[in-house]
Amino acid sequence: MTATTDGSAGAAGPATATTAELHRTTTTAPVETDLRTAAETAMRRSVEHLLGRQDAEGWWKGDLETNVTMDAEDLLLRQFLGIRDDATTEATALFVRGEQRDDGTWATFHGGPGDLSATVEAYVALRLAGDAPDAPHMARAAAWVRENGGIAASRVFTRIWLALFGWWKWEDLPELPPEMIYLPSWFPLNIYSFGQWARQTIVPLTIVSAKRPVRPTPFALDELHTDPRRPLPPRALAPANTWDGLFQRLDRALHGYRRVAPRALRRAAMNAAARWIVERQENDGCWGGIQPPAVYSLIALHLLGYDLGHPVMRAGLDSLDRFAVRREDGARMVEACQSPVWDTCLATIALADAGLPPDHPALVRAADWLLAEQVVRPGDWAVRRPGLPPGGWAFEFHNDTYPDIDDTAEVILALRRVRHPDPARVDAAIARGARWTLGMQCRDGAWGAFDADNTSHLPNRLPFCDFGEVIDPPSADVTAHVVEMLAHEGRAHDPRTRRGVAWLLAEQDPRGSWFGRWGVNHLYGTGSVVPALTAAGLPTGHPAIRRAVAWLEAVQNDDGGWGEDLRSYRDEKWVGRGASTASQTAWALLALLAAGERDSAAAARGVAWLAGTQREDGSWDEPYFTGTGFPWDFSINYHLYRQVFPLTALGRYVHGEPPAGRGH
Ligand code: R04
Repeated sequence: MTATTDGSAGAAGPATATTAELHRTTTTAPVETDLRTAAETAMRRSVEHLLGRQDAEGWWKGDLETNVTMDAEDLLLRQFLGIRDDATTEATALFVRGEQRDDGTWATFHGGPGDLSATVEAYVALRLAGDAPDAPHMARAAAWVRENGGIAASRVFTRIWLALFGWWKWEDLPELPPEMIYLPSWFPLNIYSFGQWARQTIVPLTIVSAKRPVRPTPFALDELHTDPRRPLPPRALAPANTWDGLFQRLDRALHGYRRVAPRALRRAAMNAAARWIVERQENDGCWGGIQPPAVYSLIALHLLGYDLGHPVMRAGLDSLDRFAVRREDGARMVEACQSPVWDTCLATIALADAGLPPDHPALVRAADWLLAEQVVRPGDWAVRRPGLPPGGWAFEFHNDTYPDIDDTAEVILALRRVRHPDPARVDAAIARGARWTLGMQCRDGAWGAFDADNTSHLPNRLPFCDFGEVIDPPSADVTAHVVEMLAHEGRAHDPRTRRGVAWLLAEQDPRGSWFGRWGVNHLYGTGSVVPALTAAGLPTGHPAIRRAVAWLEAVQNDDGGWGEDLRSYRDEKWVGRGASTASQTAWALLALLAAGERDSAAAARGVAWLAGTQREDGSWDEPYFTGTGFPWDFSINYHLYRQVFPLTALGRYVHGEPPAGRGH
């Protein structure tokens, strides 16, 4: 390893005076010196570890761990297409069995409660793999499913998968007609009213649910129904003057329409939907870089006559193979998505914060790779922002249709930390990225993740949409990253930045924190917003900053770390509370350091926690999921979060805040 971390390079040294606060918990000045030494040691080891994990092409990518529905659906897709093989089945089953808990259930995050839909899907996958229903682990799972309402109580996606094999009646699923593809983008509930992930999932599913295919399977699933003779308990109709009642009636009307829909119109709509899908297949064969749309697109196209040898199908199936991660024991885990751009910009920032020289070869390689990843053509975002020149970055290797604002902001922040041999090229790329980001500002002054003004709540009302988020409104975490980027680009006083700042201030929770849309949860929001506000020029004494600091101090764990359980998305009492984790401790520290609290007792205890829990090899353990796909419904364990965020926090503790912007 040739890391040349210069621990003392060009940074503000540590404050030498110990505060009264620190004296209360520690005792003498040497303890502070010890802490600084410990922080530097931990930082250096972490740098070595991270440098050792960079790909030769310049990127980083940690495993993106989600839950067993990905694996189960991968097997069900193969079963549906008639390409399920024994080796894949057994390796998947090995993984799925290993994730089951003692009560027979599967959760959607580490330590979480049993999840009905995940348990149903995992159970079905294991039955496909040949596990007998009377095997103890299977019987336990089935009993739990029955006790919790059976298949009828599972989410729509789960019941669609079951309908494909005759285990659920298509008639008993919400309708979504393919004719929807014809609704213009100004019409309520057109496909662009949905967030990009829901849009890409729904368009193929309109084809699938219009075709209502059923592939027979060698076994029944009676054991997953509360009463196999009456699988669908009658549901009360809500009053017609409520949203629920209105949309229930709309769904009934659509079931009626299905029977009278003109055949030619339906055929044309399905073909239009198929064209829409094929146009969005990426160069690597995937759709949007995420597994669910890819899986449903393959099924839909197959139903319209694309055989398995068709180039579109071949490329799509090959791309799914690349989502599989092999574990040491041979188990096969499917990633929902891959995070190279996100991991690479965060790693670049972390290494720069740790004092790696800006022209270090690892950073230049990362910048070169990032520069080549910039998206230079319009995507779905152009529906709401026609005429805006492209220039964003996506999260994944291949996702040119859906660059996102979060990645774009962080990539720009990362590129600014590198001394690249061709600075004019970097400047031009950043200028395009910043212009695109500014153009994507929502009308309320804040930013969503993938689209501008994707804020209509109507999609949430559809009976079809009973899982996860289906719209992409602005969030505090994305808006904060943009504000931080704009401030570093010397645009802190731009009226558009000021509107973002005002939105963030108005969005602060009464407890002093900010909600975390894409990370768990208020620790992520607060760890994103405070550094953005101070970068934008808010004094550290501003009441909003003081309230955030007080909140962080109040929720710090006795062990000195911070943690926030995923239950915080459901239950207020978990907000800011949970077992300490490396990434969440780092987020709290980033906020405290930006707030000028470097010499506080809270920061010292947090840094001590990070240094004290680091492993020999410079990494941290983090079984807890601290990433958010959809609050509560879909959680992510980004395996590199435990590495990049602690390194950034330690680096800023040792060297101070990153250099202020370019001052246009
Ligand atoms: C961390 C911030 C960057 N950016 C969010 C990107 C997250 C990448 O990971 C995922 C994105 C996903 N989208 N949609 C899904 C998804 C999963 C990811 C998805 C999941 C389940 C179903 C349908 C879609 F892991 Br069902 C965008 C802001």
